[in-house]
Formats: sequence, C-alpha cells, structure tokens
Amino acid sequence: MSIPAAPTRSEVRSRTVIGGIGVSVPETSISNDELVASYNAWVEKENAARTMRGEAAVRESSSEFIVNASGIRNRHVYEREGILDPERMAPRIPGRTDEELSVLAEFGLGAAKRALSDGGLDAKQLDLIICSNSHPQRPYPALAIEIQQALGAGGAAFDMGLGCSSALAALHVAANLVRSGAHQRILVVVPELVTSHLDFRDRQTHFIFGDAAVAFLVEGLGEREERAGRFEIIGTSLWTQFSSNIRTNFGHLSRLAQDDPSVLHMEGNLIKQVGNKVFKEVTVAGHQFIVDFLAGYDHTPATMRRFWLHQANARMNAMILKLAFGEEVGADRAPTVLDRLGNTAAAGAIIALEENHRDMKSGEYGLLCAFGAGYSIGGALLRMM
Ligand code: CO8
Repeated sequence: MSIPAAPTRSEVRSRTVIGGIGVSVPETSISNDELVASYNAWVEKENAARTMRGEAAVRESSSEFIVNASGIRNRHVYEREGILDPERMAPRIPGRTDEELSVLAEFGLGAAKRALSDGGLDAKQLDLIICSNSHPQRPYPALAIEIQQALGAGGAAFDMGLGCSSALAALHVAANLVRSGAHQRILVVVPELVTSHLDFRDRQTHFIFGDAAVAFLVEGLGEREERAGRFEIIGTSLWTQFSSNIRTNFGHLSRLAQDDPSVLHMEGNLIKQVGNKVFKEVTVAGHQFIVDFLAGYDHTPATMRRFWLHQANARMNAMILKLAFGEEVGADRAPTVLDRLGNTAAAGAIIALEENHRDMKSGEYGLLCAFGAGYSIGGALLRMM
C-alpha cells in the first residue's frame, strides 16, 4: 500500500463557486398507471388473505390521487421489474462481493464524472470528496472513499447526511471548508437510490420517490476572478428541528428488537411519514426560512430570478412561494422536475438547478433550497457570474 502525502493547507479564499454539476438519472421509468396497477394487484390478493383472517381491508391507490396530491406523473428507477412484480414489490438488485464496486458508489460515479467533465477538472486536482445522501449504502468504509479510489482522486473523503437536505448540507460544509482554507477543490456526490428503502406496499408513500444521482464541484475563487456561466456561492445556511413525521428506523439495532436476530424483518423499518402534517409544517417553516435567509443578504424573494426548490410536491412548493411572495409564482421562476422524476430526495433541487440556469444573465440571483427529514432546511444564495 502506497501512502500519499498528507494534504497541506490551501490558500484562504473568501469567494467560492459551483465549478461544475453532473446529473445521472436511470433510463428506466415507471408511470403512475403502471405503479398503481401493480399496487392494486397486490391489494386484491392481500385483501383476499385479510378477509380469511377477519382483518380490515387495505384500500386501492389511484393515479388521479397521486397527480392531484403531489404533481408526480412518472419516476425513473434503478430497477423496474422487481418493483412492478406484485409478488415482490421491491427492486431486484443482486448483491456484490467486497471486491466489486458498491452499487451506490457506481451510481454516484456517473454523476461525479459528469461534474468533473463539466468543470474541466481532473480527479487528481480534488482535495476532498464528500458523499452526502439520505439513504447511505452502509456505515463504513465511507462510500466517499470508495468513490475517491474509483476516480483516482487525491486528498481525503468522508460521508455525511441530512435527509433530503443532504446536498445543501454538504454544500454548506464544502463552501465553508474552502473559505477557511482547509480545502481548495471539493467534489460533493449525492447518490439517491431511494426505491431501495421505499415500502411499495404502503399506499401513503409508494408513489413518492424516484432514483437519481447528482454531483457538484465547490472551488475557491480569486478576489477579482469571474467564471462566466458559473454560480458564485454568496451564502449558505441550515435550519433543523427534531420531528419523527418522516422517519426510518432501519439500522443495525432494528434486528435486536426481534426474537430471532439472524433474520431482519423490514416491516416498520422502511420510510414512513405523516404526509399531511409534514405538508402543513414545511409550508410554514419553508417560506419563513426563505424570507429570513434572503433578508440576511439584503435580498427578498422578489430579487431572485429563480428558485430551485426541493422536488417533493408541486402544491407544497407553490404554497411556500405564495406565502413568501404574497402571490403565485410561475414555472419559469420556480421550475419543477418532480413531474417526470418523482421525489429524488437530496438530488431533486440540484437537478432543477442543472436543467434551469443556462438562460440566466450575469448578476442575476437564485435560491437553491431543500426541505427534508429531521426536519431540516438548507439554503444557498447563488449569483450568476
Ligand atoms: N391513492 C388514493 N388515495 C389515497 C392515497 C393513494 N395512494 N394515499 C392517500 N389517499 C387518500 C387518503 O386515504 C385520504 O382519504 P380519506 O380522507 O378518505 O382517508 C386522502 O387521500 C387524503 O390523504 P392525505 O391527507 O394523506 O393526502 P395528502 O393530500 O396530504 O397527500 C402527500 C399525500 C402527497 C404525501 C402529501 O401529504 C405530501 O406530499 N406531504 C408532504 C410530505 C412530503 O413531501 N413527503 C415526501 C418525502 S419527505 C420530503 O421529501 C421532504 C419533507 C420536508 C420536511 C421539512 C420540514 C421543515
């Protein structure tokens, strides 16, 4: 094993930039109608069994409800057949040996390579990789280190997470590490394989999520340096308040609560939420965060050319912006990708950013903002250079 030289302290840079963005979305997708058909086929079988046992029936799902309640019409998924099989209702992803690249490292690598190519950087120029997502592969070894090795990158790497605010939390950490001089070029990787943790037998949540990976570069900028077409990171912030309204209990302690710890039962250990409570609470906390965060930089919602918001629910985003502005905000100002992609957790707002910035003029501002489990909210004020 060769030991690389320990990193030295970088130059302190007060200005930071998003130097490149990469997005990787699986090709396969599932429409609402397809998802509902497989769910309802399971319901029919399940209810026959429940009737025999004298238990209450479960209710059918509907495409009309899904699109009206959330705005989601379709989602892209890593593996489709297992999800649509009423006998399985979970993606089928074969296990890998410890010598093979992990599924999530591979998934994140696609986005990471695109971010490096977009930013014109070689992996060797990186001095830190942060892997930040809502559904990690494992506690250790850190996925970020596996990605570091697969890219042939230098420096160090670590994992972190903050639910659907994971990308914004990593951006907050990365921008401040660059500002402090601790690092100069950081790659943030956000692989979100959310369907792996979704209960496709839960009518409340089965339609919500899709899979996607994103990555972005955070770099230091010289005092007068301008990088046309890139965003200067003017400021970042995080807000958190404990809530169990979106929760997963999956982890190594889950098995110990069972009589037989050699078998892990997933029931009760997958994503669960009290959706309507979350909806109400996020609209209040979300719009307040936006107004307060922008005020800290002498801005208001009206001075933002664009909002790249968390992509969970189209109605929720419309309401948050209406409260922040006092009026309806159109799709050009607050673009939506969740109709095509579903809720891609921490990747969603970054995909909205990647797809909707090339028309922005130099000097225009935009707000990147994600809401997530925790509760958590992360924001970044960006200025097009
Ligand atoms: N098909 C048909 N009918 C259904 C279905 C279905 N699949 N699901 C529920 N219904 C029915 C219910 O049974 C109910 O009918 P009834 O009154 O007869 O019992 C009726 O529809 C209404 O049910 P709900 O009140 O549960 O439905 P909502 O209108 O609230 O919609 C949503 C459900 C879409 C889940 C919505 O509540 C929502 O999006 N909530 C926000 C939470 C969210 O976004 N979750 C995504 C994951 S977490 C996340 O990404 C970030 C959260 C941010 C938190 C940060 C806080 C600061």
